[in-house]
Amino acid sequence: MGPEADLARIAHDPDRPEFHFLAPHNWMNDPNGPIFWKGEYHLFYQMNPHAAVWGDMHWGHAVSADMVHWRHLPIALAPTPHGHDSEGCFTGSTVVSGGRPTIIYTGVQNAPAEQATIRDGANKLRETQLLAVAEDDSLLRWKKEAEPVIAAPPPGMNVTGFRDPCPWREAGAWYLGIGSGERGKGGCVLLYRSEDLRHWEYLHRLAEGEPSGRAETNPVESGEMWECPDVFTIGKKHCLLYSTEGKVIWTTGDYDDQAHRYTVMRSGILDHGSYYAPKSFLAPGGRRILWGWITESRPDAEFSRAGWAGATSLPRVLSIGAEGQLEMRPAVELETLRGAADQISVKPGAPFRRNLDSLRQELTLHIPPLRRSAVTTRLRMNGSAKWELTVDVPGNTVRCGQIEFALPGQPWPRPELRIFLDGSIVEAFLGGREAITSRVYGLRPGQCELEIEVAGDRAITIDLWPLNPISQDRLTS
Ligand code: DQQ
Repeated sequence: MGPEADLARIAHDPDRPEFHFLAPHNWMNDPNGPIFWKGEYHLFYQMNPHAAVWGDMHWGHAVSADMVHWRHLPIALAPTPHGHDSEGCFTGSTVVSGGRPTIIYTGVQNAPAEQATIRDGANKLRETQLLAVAEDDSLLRWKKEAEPVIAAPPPGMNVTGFRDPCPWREAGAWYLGIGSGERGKGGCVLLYRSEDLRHWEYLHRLAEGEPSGRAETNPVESGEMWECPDVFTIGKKHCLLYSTEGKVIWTTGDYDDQAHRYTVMRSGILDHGSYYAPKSFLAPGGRRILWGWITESRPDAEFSRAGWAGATSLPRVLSIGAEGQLEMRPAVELETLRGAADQISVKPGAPFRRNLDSLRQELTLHIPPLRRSAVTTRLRMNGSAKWELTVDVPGNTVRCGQIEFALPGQPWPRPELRIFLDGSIVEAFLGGREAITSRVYGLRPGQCELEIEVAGDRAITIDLWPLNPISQDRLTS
């Protein structure tokens, strides 16, 4: 199907979200190199311009004044035939160096087995770290440097992968984390230092996991390869995120700025659902904002047929609690999408039911501290539940389909459950601490019923808002 027919069909696909950021069509995955530059938010992302399946990675590009409404821009990075990124421009970051935004990313090219850093059963690829410098202030034109700035992993290491560079500035120098790992040892983040972003000295492992004891052909599946490290500070506190085994792990810890060693003190799962490879940036005013890739949970053939796959999570503002727990909340800018508010009270034994005439909804369920209740929120189609989330305070558990985890410890920074429904995405935030992103295909406006049930001794107050779409045609721009 040609791109125009594809776009016309996508514009009427009720599964397609209407206020999350998506590629105009085809496949998207990791958010890349977010940056606030000259008064605008730029978001780059992994995308395949030719099909709605992973492959031939390019950097898509969009710009926004508010992190909510977007304008698509031309592709920022494309593979260079016969170059170090001939097989794909993988994930990376954007920094400002010498007054110019500069992308550092991983290029992949076919290579003989002894040079390959990706040997996952399907591919033999060599990964190197590459630079591209912005040639204009709209970040439309990028000049790639021909040779890698890091051409090979540290000598003597037989890595499971070598990608997704994450740089930061510290005491007048550049530092860089690269996702990696070793078979039988576990995933790790390799630490490098540079004066100029071009000449890098390898220091040591910044952080490392444990051997998983499992041998998978693809080391990401056994936790022996950590992807997409993200290293940053919030105030004086240090944080490292990484992705492996289909999950994103958050850690907070102690960083020794003399020895450049990081010790994990607390850790957890950043999102219990369909969420991977997030990337953060510093917004004006000091907020640390995180974008993540919302993955598909339906079979490849189905999303390929739909003509689009993947979405970007809502912007999440990160903070770190007194005891080192990662906290997050949806950015306040999202409130500009709200329509007329409605407030209801749901009593035990008297479920609330509403037919949804649109699949763009926000709900906040107020769950006061230590209230002994269990609250279930459900989406039904033709009488049967398609999605269900239970916050069971007396049972100390949260359940969502097959997913179950312990209720976050009280007091919660936000005593509420916030739920965003957008087409086939449900993004939920509990207590300001836990997140669960679900994919729910086949919901239809006018036929989808919202049901909220309370067990316990007291009623619960709920705020509801219909949300406006960010574009008229589901194509985001
Ligand atoms: N996706 C990119 C890699 C990264 C992976 C390739 C994580 O750079 O490790 O599309 O989803």
